[in-house]
Amino acid sequence: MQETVIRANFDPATLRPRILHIGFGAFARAHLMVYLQEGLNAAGGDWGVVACRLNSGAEELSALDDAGRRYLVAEIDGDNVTTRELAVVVGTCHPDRDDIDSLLDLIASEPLSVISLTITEKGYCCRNGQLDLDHKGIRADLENPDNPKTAIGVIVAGLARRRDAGLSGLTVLSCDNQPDNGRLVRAAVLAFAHQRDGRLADWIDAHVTFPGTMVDRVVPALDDEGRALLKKINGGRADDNGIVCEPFRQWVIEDDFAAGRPPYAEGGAMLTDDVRPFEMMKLRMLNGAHTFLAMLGSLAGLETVDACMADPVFRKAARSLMLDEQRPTLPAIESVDIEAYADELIARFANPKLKHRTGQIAWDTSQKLPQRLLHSIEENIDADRPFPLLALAVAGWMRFVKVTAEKGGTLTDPLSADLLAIARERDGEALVDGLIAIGTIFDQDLASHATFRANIIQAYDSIVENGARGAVSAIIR
Ligand code: CS2
Repeated sequence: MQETVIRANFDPATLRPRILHIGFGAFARAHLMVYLQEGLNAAGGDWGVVACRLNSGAEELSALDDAGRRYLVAEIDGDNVTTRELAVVVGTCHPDRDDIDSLLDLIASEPLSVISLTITEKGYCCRNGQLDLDHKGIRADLENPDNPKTAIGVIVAGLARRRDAGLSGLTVLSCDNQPDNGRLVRAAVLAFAHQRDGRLADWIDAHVTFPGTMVDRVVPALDDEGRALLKKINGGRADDNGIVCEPFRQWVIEDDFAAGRPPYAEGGAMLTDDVRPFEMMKLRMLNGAHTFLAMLGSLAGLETVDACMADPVFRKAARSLMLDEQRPTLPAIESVDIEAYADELIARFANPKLKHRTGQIAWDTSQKLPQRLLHSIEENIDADRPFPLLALAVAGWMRFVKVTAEKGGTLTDPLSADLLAIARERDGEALVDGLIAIGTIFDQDLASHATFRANIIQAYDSIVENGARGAVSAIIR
């Protein structure tokens, strides 16, 4: 195993706080920051990052400060490890630790040009593509706009200060797995601003851009094995800020920057006018298959994605889900051979060193179903195409909720309490009906479609009867 560490070739002291990254977790460390570091290596510049978190994680940011804001990213595949020491972070910020004004003042500071986001699906506080004005966090932020807790509230409060300071606009760059993520965050920010002050919304509309993006890299939560690897690479010293991930990375960004563009393209990102075909392909093929494996794999006792790929039934099913049920719903992209893309995904999933846990991918599934599975089901129904594996994935989620309720457990999901309450009382057809009635997850036109309902009930019954693996196997036979 080769263990060299590639260091930055720029002087970190020359970087300025020009990017605020909200949601500085494992994914951001291993994806956006690597692109920036590679871009600075290639093209230079003064683009430094202030790493911010809004909820948990203040201690992690302090630990990063203590380590001089350097950390390792180890890309692992078979026996090959490529490690970079990242040096792009110039500061950290957490409202609980530093008070909210330092964060809002940062947004209203002259050098700041980009606010990038990895706040997960639920961080947008949206419902059916619009800001959810009934959301607890949004209601609280609207009542108390100078002390916001949600990312949307923080962005609007910061932009209000920026406008009042007479500064120019900036770019808000959403990097979460949502369809049309740029348009979504724009809608949420403008709707929130409107509630506060129509003129503020107009200023944001005129001065702030919201490019869409497609992001891709598998970055499992750091486990003991990963910690041991990082320690070894780091000459025997632990690197608690470091991360282990796969070698693959991809970033497609709509080229619409309001105040200069960080050297992301120089770092390997692709700039485009229309990111949506890429976004749809990745969300449905990769993330859709992930959610399928997370649900059915967990139920079958398979704890990691590579363990699923080692089982011929699950491997074949994942490929069939991608090519037979998702591909027909996707617009063609000239530069992409979709079959080769599917094969590459299967090979990435099979990486035996990653230990990407099905239980981790299962987090927040209620927030992931529409864009990963339900939109394609809808399109397949409209086109009269069968969708047995997509149905099984949705039914697998229902079974996963039921089994968790039976065990007296909880789900890592913002809707956990509601879902478990339904699952404690019901099973079979009644459970399916109870869950598809939840309007924040299921479009009610789809929920009331007889074909949809019948397919989900049939898939659920098959899981109960045959077990998860048996149900999958019955389809791909
Ligand atoms: C995964 C993603 O946890 C999940 O829901 O599907 O985090 C996935 O690993 C990334 O999107 C890969 O780019």
